[in-house]
Amino acid sequence: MSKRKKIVDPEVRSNELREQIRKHEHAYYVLDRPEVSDAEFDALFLELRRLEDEHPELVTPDSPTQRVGGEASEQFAKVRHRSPMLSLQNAFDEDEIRAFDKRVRAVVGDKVTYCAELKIDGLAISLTYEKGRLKRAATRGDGTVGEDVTANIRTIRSVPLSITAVAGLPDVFEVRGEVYFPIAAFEKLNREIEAAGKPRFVNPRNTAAGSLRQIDPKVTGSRDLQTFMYMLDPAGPCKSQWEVLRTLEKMGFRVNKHRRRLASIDEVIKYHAEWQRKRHELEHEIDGIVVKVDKFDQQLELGFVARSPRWAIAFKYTPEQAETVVEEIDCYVGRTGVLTPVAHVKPVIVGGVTIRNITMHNEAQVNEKGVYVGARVVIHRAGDVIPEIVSVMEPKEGWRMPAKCPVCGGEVVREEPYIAHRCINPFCAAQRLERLRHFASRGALNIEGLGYATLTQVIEKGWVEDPSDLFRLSKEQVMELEGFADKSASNLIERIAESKRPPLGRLLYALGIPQVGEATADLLAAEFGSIDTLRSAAEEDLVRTEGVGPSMGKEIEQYFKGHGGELLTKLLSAGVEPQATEPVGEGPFTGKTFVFTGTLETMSRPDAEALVRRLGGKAASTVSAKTDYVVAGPAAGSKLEKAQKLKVAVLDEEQFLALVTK
Ligand code: 3BD
Repeated sequence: MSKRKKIVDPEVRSNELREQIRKHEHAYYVLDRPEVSDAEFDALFLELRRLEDEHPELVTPDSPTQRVGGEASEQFAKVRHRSPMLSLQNAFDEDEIRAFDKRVRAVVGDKVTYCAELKIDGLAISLTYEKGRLKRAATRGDGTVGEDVTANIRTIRSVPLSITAVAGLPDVFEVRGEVYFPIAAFEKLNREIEAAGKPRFVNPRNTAAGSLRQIDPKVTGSRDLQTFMYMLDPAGPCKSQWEVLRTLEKMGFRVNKHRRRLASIDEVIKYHAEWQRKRHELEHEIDGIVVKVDKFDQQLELGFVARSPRWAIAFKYTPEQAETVVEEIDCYVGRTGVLTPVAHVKPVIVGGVTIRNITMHNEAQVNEKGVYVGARVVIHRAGDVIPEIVSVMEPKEGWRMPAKCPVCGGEVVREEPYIAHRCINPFCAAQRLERLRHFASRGALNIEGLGYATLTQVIEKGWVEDPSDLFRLSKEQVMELEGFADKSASNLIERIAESKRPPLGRLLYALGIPQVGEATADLLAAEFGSIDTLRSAAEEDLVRTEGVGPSMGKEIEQYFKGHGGELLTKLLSAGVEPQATEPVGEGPFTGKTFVFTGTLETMSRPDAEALVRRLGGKAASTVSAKTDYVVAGPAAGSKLEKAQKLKVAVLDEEQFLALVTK
């Protein structure tokens, strides 16, 4: 065999490289299934670029090297769409979607199937191909005239610059779809923006729009935009929307894979509900689903009203973000005197509920976000998530906590190193009310019917100062309160009496000892067995308990030496009899410590913790090296992170239940 160096024709080689790179771009950006490493890809790209540099005559307009090539244009030229880009009718609830189905059936009869697609929250675009090459990309504009954004769209790697011929398609055809900003890329961009000291982008949709309208395509190219296409015009050989999507996919476009062909409106409603639930699992935002009559001959029969096809409808989700104005910022005073800033906003509906108040953590957070009275803000609320301010239009610092408690006028101090400001008057009416409310709450003595309204009245009447006074209330007194009659007053008195024999752990939690939450209270109860041994325990004894460190140990000791001890004496003399906690059972969990985090689906957290104890284990509230298992439900936060850091075994609820039933 001759060892002669193989001579490669640059034209042949550059064509070969272009073909390979195109294939890899498609695998990576369209199919999300890379076939080679980034390094191998980069090597091919570099080789092609060198070849093209040496032989400029070989450069083709659809070469992968030419994505960022076009000149920066000062203005976007207006372009008239070949046929107008349509609008969609909207449905916001089940009745409206059923009405749509009825209208459809009235025209085409009962043999109808729907093509259901996710409604991507992006920007509609139109791509025109001529003889297989991308000729022009335009925004939707008003539907008739859009803007020429070809140079910018070319930088999006899931958009094919050229396409192999499809039988039945003319030389010129159009593909329409959506450009969007993937959430992860959006978050990354915002982290970079924040690091550079600039204000965050508000949401992925606006940022996608902004990125497409960049004068310099290099900026667009750096933004990791993505696409999903859903329309082909003319539709060539396709006879249905379903076939169009399949054909677009074969042509090399990125098409959303969650599309479904559904035979009834009930299934459409189910699909809508399913994706409402799962929308946060997606790498992009959706604002609903789009329902289309699948068969083109039926679409033709249905026709249009104005610019909206009668054969399609958007079945929307309620928005999870909205813009509003801060009208006032005041403070809420909690059980321990901590002042929490609350922004009162012009009411808006977000995530399906009306939002009026938004709680912030502390003064520092208000200023980090730049919130002030009069600020235009974007608020966010998803599912059962607490609403929060995500961004402020023109952020400004300078909001200050009041120097006096807004409730009692007492002094407000910030005790270093804590960030929080506190009202230090122990007789503050707000603190008293919150302490009483805490005492009666679910995880504490669980006195049903003893809410803020009732507590406020008994405090105002001067009948109740601390929790022990609750047990001295008479039925006659309760009947004097607003909202009570004979029967309801008896009920409340009975409930208060019933709460007199709480499990020790619950009483401990009810006392509101600083830092002691439900799980720690139960562990203390199990460790000490009776209130008498516990109240006289010193820090050294207390720290033997799982989850109790020196700082908490000191707090507990001090609590019982001070006001807490007095309160406890009063409670005991009012007839409260804490019940010793069942000693930790022997069982499969003996010697094992569990920490629960996030929400559980099949049981409450206290029930899960009780179950662990019955089986011999311990339930703690903080993750430490002593923790054996962390059981994490959805929305688990820092505890899960800590577990991962400490390499503690993490179970989901199902795995936990499997251990229990073993
Ligand atoms: C999507 C129209 C039809 C071709 C009219 C049926 C209104 C934005 O994922 N199908 C989709 C999506 C949008 C669509 C159609 N299918 N129209 C669709 C759509 N899967 N987002 N839209 N559009 C696109 C719009 N955009 C801005 C202002 C007013 N209307």
